[in-house]
Amino acid sequence: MQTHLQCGRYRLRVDATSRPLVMGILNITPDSFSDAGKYHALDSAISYAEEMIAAGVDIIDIGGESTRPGSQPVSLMDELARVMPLVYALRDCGKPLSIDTYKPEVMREAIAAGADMINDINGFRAPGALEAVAELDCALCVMHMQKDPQSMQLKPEYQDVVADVSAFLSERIAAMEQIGIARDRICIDPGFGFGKSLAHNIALLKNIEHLQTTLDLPLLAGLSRKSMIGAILDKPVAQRMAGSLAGALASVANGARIVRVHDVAETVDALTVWHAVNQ
Ligand code: 9MG
Repeated sequence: MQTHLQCGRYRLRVDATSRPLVMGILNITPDSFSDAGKYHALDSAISYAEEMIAAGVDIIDIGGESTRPGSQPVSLMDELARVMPLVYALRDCGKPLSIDTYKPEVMREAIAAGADMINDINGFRAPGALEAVAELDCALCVMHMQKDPQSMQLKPEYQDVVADVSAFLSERIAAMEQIGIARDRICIDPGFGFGKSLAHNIALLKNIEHLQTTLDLPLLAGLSRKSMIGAILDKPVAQRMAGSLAGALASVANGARIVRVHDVAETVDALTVWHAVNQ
């Protein structure tokens, strides 16, 4: 597998010689900084990013649209209005900025303004998405999702979840290569919780090594505070941190090289210890 992910201005190590990377979640949706009120939400988001940096975050993932099951899409204008001020404010923070979006227009504007990575839960399937990123200087996270956030958890069905997700990712990687995207810009993601039952998620978690070796690209795992952690523990979102840390450790033990998390400081500590004993 490749040793590095070419991430815009940054070249990130993704092999086993370094600690798995921690991608910190920075959502700027109306509910994320609601305590701060509309005019202080940006300041609060910037302070939160600074806390993540102090805690050792490797990539900051900025999202302007909620992707939780049942969530509704936002307009292009609203998404740009939420995301772009953060890109301008954080582009010189010393860490790569990832943009969680499936809209080609947001991809173009954010990368032109200084972001380094596009994280697309839709696997770059929107018309024009692949063409947009092909000509940009940025890393790409291609994720599997069955259906869309409005309907994905209604009745997820697979013949064989590991084979189906692998086939989907393989087809997307081929489409990316076909349009001229270099492999060292790509990481893959099975999309935990995106159109999957608990059994599907566990099968994928157990088969991370298989997915990664078959597709031969670094794998990103996002389990943080998700309903699969809640279902295993029977706990609400506010009580899922320890379970999320266990999920992050399980995913890196099975081969994931990047984890997408809310609790950056705790995850960095956990992965630093894990790496020290697994080098
Ligand atoms: C935006 N988003 C929410 N969950 C995610 C996950 O598991 N992976 C990626 N790449 N993005 C996610």
